[in-house]
Amino acid sequence: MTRLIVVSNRVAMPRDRAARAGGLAVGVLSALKRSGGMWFGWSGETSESPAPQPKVVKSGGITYATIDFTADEFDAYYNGYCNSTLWPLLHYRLGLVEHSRQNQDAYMRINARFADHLATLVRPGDVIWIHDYQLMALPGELRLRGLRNRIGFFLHIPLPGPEIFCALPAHKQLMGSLAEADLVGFQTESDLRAFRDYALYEAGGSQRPDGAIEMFGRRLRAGVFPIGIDVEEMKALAVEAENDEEVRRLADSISSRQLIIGVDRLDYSKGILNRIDAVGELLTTRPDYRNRITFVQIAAPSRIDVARYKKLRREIEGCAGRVNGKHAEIDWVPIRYLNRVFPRRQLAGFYRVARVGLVTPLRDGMNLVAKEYVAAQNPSDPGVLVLSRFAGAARDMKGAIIVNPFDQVEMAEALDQALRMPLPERQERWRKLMGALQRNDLATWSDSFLDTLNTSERAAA
Ligand code: GDG
Repeated sequence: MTRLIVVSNRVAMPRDRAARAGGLAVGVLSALKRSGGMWFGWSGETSESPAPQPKVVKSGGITYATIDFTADEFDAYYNGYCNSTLWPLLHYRLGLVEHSRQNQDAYMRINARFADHLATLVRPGDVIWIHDYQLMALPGELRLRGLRNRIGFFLHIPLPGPEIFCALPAHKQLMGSLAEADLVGFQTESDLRAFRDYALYEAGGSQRPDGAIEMFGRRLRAGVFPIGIDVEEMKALAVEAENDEEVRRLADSISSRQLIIGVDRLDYSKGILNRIDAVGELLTTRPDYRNRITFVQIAAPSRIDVARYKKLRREIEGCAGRVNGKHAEIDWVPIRYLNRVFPRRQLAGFYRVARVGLVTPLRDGMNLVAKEYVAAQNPSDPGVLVLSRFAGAARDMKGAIIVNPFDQVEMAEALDQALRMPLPERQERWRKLMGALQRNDLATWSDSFLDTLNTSERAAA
């Protein structure tokens, strides 16, 4: 059996996994476990003199190989290029993009360093699966070092069309690097279309009748592989969590009110401000909901050294404070805002207690919270998912109430519809949603990506 090497910016080591929030860690573990492979990436540590060799640890049948960065490198590559340039750009937020040549150089250097280390670990026949926007320059760097292994690249976040992507000064370098992969995977058709449009209209490439894309003198496959979740795990966690102390505290404190829940990394792509405003709109236009609903927003701290994220945190505090100040009563507040990380099991329990899951990103590659919320419901009394049309998840979650997160009035109406929805309709929608989750779960995602990679034709154009 061929060995799988997963490469991602951050390696979630077994010991700190429970405490970390993030979609990727949840996504790749099962694939690695099944193939007894290696996970390579950054350790999560900075040091003034990083070791010249990766640190290698084996645990539970998986080999973890990690490297450190210096604090300055981390700042320029991760806080700078990854999260102040690429993240806003790929989420269609040109106005938030900050760009500097120094940060771009740091990104290219770190990607080259990943390639240097990987080249010493890779054996012929290994299959390499690279994850996400932090490592877009890596396929090209690996080929420069003579590696001929199969390389797959999966982008977890959206890809905008060339009209936006080409604002990035290094667009050609990054797309040229992706073209060196054998398979490039995306969350949705829209992301794939953006990639194809780049190949056809920007790079002067072409698409072959079998769907393969040719650009920059290379031929590669590109496809849609929407990520799913481990449905059974989430179901089991949610049932178990019914006895959890914190979950009980939440349920008791809600008493006969209806709970609306939002769970996100604290990130401007998630639409948390719009969501809080929508709750305010609901209470303004339908005051009979006063004292009858509670909105719990969990916002896990994320990228706390990036200026825009600090600003967002203050904005959310201001916004939640305003809505509470306006609508609270002496014995009730509409919004409970929690700026911290909860254990996964408790989250599962919170989802189950909530009548409405409010997932309203302004743009999101997929959004696993939407899927987790559905999987955690009690089949005999399920809650309702209100979901942004701009989450990749909206494509195959037709049982949700789909909203435009830029339209407060529509969101308030959707909340009203969800809160009033009769049990038979809730059950019917939930069954539809669960069916879709089960048909396309986490194992389906990694299996179909890896099967396609393993059978892709390997030839330069
Ligand atoms: C990227 C893409 C894509 C959140 N708060 C806590 C916590 N979480 C967990 C959730 C969920 C994960 O973090 C977040 O995943 P999302 O998919 O919602 O979003 P991103 O982190 O932005 O992930 C996204 C994903 O990659 C996978 O491809 O879906 O579009 O942006 O699992 O449950 N986990 C814990 N405590 C928290 O407080 N334990």
